[in-house]
Amino acid sequence: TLTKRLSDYQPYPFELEMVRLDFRLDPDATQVRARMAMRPLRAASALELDGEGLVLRKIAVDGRVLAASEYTQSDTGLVIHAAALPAQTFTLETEVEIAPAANTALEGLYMSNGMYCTQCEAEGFRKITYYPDRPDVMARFHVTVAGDAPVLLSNGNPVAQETGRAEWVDPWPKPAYLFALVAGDLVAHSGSFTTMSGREVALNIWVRKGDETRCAFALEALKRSMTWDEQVYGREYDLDIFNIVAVDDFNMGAMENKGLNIFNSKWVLASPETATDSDYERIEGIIAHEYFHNWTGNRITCRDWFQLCLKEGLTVYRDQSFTADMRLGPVKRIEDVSALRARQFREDRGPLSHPPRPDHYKEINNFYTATVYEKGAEIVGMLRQLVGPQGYRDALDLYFERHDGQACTIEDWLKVFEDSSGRDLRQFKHWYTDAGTPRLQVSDDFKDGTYTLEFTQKTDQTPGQGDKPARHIPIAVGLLSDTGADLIETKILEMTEPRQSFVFEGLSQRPVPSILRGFSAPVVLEFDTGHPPDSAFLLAHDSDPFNRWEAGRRLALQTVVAMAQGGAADPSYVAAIGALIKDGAADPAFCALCLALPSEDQIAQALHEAGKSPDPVAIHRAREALATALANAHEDALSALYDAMAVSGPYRPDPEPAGQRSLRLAALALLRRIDGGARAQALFDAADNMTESLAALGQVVAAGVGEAALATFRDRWQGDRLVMDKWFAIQLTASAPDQALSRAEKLVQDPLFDWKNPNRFRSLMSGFAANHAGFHRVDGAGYRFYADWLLRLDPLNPQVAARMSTAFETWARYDLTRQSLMRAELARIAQTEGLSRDLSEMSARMLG
Ligand code: BAL
Ligand code: ZN
Repeated sequence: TLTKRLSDYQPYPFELEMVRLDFRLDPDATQVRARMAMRPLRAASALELDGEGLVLRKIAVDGRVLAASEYTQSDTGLVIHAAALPAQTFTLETEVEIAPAANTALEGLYMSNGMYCTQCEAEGFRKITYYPDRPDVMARFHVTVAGDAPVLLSNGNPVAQETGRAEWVDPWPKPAYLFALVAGDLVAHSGSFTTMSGREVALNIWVRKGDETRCAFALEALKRSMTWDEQVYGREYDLDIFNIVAVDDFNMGAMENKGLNIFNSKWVLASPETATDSDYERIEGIIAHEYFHNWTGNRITCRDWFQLCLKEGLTVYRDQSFTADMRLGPVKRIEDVSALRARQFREDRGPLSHPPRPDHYKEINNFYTATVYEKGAEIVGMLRQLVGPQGYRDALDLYFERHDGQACTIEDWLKVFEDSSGRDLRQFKHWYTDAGTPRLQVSDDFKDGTYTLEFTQKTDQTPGQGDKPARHIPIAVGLLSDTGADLIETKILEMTEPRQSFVFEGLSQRPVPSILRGFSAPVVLEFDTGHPPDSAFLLAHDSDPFNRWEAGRRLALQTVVAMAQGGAADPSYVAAIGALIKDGAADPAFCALCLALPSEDQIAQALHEAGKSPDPVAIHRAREALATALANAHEDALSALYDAMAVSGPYRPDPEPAGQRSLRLAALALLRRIDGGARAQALFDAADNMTESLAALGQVVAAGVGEAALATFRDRWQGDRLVMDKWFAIQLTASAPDQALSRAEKLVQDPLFDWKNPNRFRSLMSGFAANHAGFHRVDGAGYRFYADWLLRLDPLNPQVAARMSTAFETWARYDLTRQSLMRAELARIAQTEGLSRDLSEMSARMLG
């Protein structure tokens, strides 16, 4: 397959002024008629259109049907020879036929539970009609939809609605990937929003009948997002109507199509009985994310797909800031950094490591990654630290003013910051172009009132990138006295050299450093062994909540890593957790995060980074033993906390009660190690909300006494797809490692295992892969089972199969036996005949 390269970029030689699309919907034979006003920008250019799986019925230029000799068709598109084209603006007309009911890849126009819907990003539009399917070709769309569904939706504003026919005009030029169409028997949960300039916007969340009672939270989250973007970024919505549709079969989380966001129903529908606290938080964040794309993605889009992080990194940064404002800021930061380490650091340490702006790919769907999204967001956060809050707002104002209506690059984005702040960001740009997580080593020295911090940075080689230049790293530092008081205000040190010292003068005592406050840069911080920080002291005293949590995490990792190699639990860690539990009630959500032990995958990563080969069984035992030691040491305090954190009154998903529940459930998880699951069983029997019900279910399964609860849960929820997804996942993540595979093998026989539904497939398979020691069974049976299912899914839905193949990205961490077993599965995948481009690229990259 062809590799696409950033360096090969060429502008499209035509301007597409306007496109009219007419759909005549039919599950097996939908007719799509397209009329495009094309203006040649360069003389005598052939006209290239993308198109896949289309049956061409007609092609005409200015009303003249083309002869077969005037164009060339292939599997990937159609080229109209230059000689067939007028020199001035002309109208190109095509008619094609497609079969949405046969579309299992869920890209382009497809059907889900009898409703029509689309997914066009990144390159799905070419499965709908012949078109220049590239983000730098922007056009105004006028769409007519004819079909027998009661609700017919597309982008923009409705201009005509009658039975069986609707017409939509989108006044804002957009690339094809933002096109959307939905048709079905839907009902709306509606509201309205008045924008800052006083315009009234109709808001609708469209769902299948029966689901309209579960939309209220999402609608309110949408209004909060609209207000926040006005207040914080000065951005107002720009159409008369904003529609969201919930779809059960969806490859991604959600999609920001102009004026018609399409969501995986998992990230819209919420009720206390069916959604957890973390679902509520995610729903709010994803609603915000897709809404924020209206300006960062839609009004200003990407020139090409190499620039994906231009819109995704920025929009993730915006949704993270929004959630931090709506909820508990420091808690949100800790959650985001935990997710970054679990997904992006893991990716960066393996064969799939790539720059936030890649410079080549075979299949762009494979680059919707934690690096593009979450590391992309970290880069925006670093820019904001370098120029300050006002400098950031000035830069964003200039970005919107200068680039509205354009398709842009990372260079355009950085130039805006350079022009508005006067700073030189050439070195900073390496964050976008270079792969790998820098390791930052720090040592310190104190003499005659002067304290010196010396940093060394190094970024390891990554696939295709050897030695890397030094990065421009903002390092937020605080200095604490021996009583824990801040000696200075947090200072941002700007590191630009491979090795660099920073001096603090006039100190009367050797300070305790608090380095990388707020996780000011996505790096791995390593301490020189001479003077490691006093983590227990920082856990008790640091005024920076992130670094307080980080100190606890460092202690937990150190002790569990030692235990996985035969050591015992560190008494100072156990004591520090005791102190934390005692005043845990003061800040429940934060305390809950401190009580959560690092995941087995994170422990494996830490061992690997320390040059050891991780033993999954030993890791599982060590983590259980540490949790048991904490529970034994603090049983009374944990038990009291468990009782004290019970929330009374009706369920509310707000941060305060959610924080209490999270602490209560963290205590429950520790106590489960010594009470045999008794408290969890009682909670499962009594819970009136999904947060507690699901957590309790996980704990009884982990305690080995969950069969009855699993059966009860299944009976109660078998008619609810979203809740049953949770049922499939939790019993695999929670079960004992030696039972995970047999459970998974049984679950794939369950009549409710509808494996063609991406949510269901992901629940079961990701649940299994998240059972670290179960997946990494030394006999390789876990790997084989997983690879078998990827190969089964690939012909139907390559995008999801490829995305899920990343379960194998960590092969190089493990012992030679596991390495060769994992590589053998990857090789078996790679050699499969007819493998998709998606999975073929992924398996080849992982094999290296
Ligand atoms: N653009 C794909 C889904 C999202 O990032 O919003
Ligand atoms: Zn996005």
